[in-house]
Amino acid sequence: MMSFVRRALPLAAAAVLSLSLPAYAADPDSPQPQQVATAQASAVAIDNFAFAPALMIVAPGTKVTWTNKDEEPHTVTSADGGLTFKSPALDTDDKFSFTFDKPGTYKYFCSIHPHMVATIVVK
Ligand SMILES: [Cu+2]
Repeated sequence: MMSFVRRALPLAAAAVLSLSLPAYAADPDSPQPQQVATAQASAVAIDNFAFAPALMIVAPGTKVTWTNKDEEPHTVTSADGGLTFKSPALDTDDKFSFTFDKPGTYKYFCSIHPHMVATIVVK
């Protein structure tokens, strides 16, 4: 029981932090606006506990592929609780793809590390 509490507390603190601060401002390493990718870039790297690019704009019908470059497992989970897309836990060099057919703003996160958030805009 005590070991569970000790393990859960840092996660809870991280969750509170991510709720109380704008995600992009909280991390000085977050990509700046000029690094926003355009339609040709349909690949997202998961590296150093972050999605890169954190904001990507693609045309409808674009297939986006995520690759986990970390030694830690990560997931790609849509912010609607995984209803739109949801990867299994990706190990190192594992890939997950989703084709964005409908215009819209798709926020997603890593369900293992919920402070890892990013957005795909389809237009
Ligand atoms: Cu993760």
